[in-house]
Amino acid sequence: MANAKNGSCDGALKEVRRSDFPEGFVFGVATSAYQVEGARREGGKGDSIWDVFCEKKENIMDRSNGEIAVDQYHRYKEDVELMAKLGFGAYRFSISWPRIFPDGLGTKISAEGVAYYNNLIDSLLEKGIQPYATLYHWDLPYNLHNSMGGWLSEKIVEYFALYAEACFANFGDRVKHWITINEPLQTAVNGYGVGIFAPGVREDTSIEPYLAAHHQLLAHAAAYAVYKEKFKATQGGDVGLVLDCEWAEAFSDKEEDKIATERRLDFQLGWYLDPIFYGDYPAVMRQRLGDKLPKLSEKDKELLSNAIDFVGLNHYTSRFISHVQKPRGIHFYQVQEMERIAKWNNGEVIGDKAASEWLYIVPWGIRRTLNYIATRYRNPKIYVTENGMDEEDSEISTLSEALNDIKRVGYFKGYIAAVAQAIRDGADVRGYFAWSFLDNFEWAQGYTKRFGLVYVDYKNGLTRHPKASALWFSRFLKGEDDEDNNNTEINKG
Ligand code: PNW
Repeated sequence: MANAKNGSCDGALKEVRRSDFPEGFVFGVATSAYQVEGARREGGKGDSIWDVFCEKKENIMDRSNGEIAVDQYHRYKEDVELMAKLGFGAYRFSISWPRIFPDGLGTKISAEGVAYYNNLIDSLLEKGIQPYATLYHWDLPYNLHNSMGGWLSEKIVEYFALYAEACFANFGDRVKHWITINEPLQTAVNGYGVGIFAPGVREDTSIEPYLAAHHQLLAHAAAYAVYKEKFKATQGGDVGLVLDCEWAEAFSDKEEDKIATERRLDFQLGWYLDPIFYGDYPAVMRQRLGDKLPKLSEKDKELLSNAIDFVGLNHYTSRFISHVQKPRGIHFYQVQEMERIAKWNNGEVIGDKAASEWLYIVPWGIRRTLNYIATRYRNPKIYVTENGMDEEDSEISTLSEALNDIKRVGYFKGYIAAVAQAIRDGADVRGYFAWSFLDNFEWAQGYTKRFGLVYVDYKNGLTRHPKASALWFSRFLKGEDDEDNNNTEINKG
């Protein structure tokens, strides 16, 4: 029987310090274009699938959208200054594909779109902050969806490669860390299966998620190849892929639970990493999906082979896994024959809950995930590209209450200490990005959830206010003791 103690790690560090991390280890904050930029119709930007998905009000919990979001398009300078004041060394942002190629086809590039990211990148570098750019964080040009079926079409691979090339050519003299695609699993499963994310396709849910994943994988490989052939020698950067993984811990010692746990990890990470590191989809996926899982041709395999300079990991939470015969949910979940357990009979829970229904606080899970990637995939360079927790907007009544996010401080202390332990265990982790720099548009949950280190006052001109967690980070980054709580300079502005 699972037991929360099961998962606790030995030798927990008392209080994590920056000096627990190797020299050169990068600490940054992350966001994505649709969640923060706003400026839907400015700078010649075309619509993305999220612009259109949000027009159907019932798709978003509070019937909101990212038309204005937190207006980073106009406030990037202020945001970059605040990041610098807090002491962050890197910013992971995403480039909006339809801001660069309004119709996605790549025949006309938007000079204004290019100028916006040039300005953002230059502001970061002026402040000594390294840009980490994601090419695709879910905002596909709507035209590519509407005219050819988006990620369901093979043609998208070519269009993505054109777009990636334009970004490398325009920004690669300054951007040395590229992420091709953010969480292909979420797009595949929630975009083309469950339907809660754009484009909200729910047609052939036993086929299309695997196809959407397949084309994202090939698009990643195509972009990787373009970089390697045309830019790597002169620009010298690294290109990675970001995957989301909820840690899976066997619920019991029963063989079937252990196997279900392995399967759960293969259906998250193996789906994307096995083709890159081992030349094909995991055997268990082939067994269970048969012809529903697309085949990788010899040419695909060659392109995919070792096509990654680092693995980006988005990690938030963990579950115990048990084998069950007929689980609920779409095909993707049914074929996995497992149940994700956060709470069990005797009232025990895997961890304290954050606001999002899926997010339980389980710091030891990140150590295990990092060690799993290290052992399973030949100890690659890893960046934790997202990690964080949210609180419920409706539960916040005053600004001072909002800023006093002690639960988040505890979350970061626990998870960052566990990352330090994974490094001591031997995982090659090079950096860590907190999600998110600012409160922002949390996809289908709209503005009802707040993931930010910095509070955004939606009722008061979108003003920014660092929360206690931002100030904790700042002291941590400067190597100051947690106790000397005298860093109020930042809030005074
Ligand atoms: C990530 N889940 O997505 C995204 O990359 C971010 O844009 C997002 O804001 C952040 O996590 C917080 O949600 C996920 O349900 C969304 O397991 C949902 C899940 C995982 C990742």
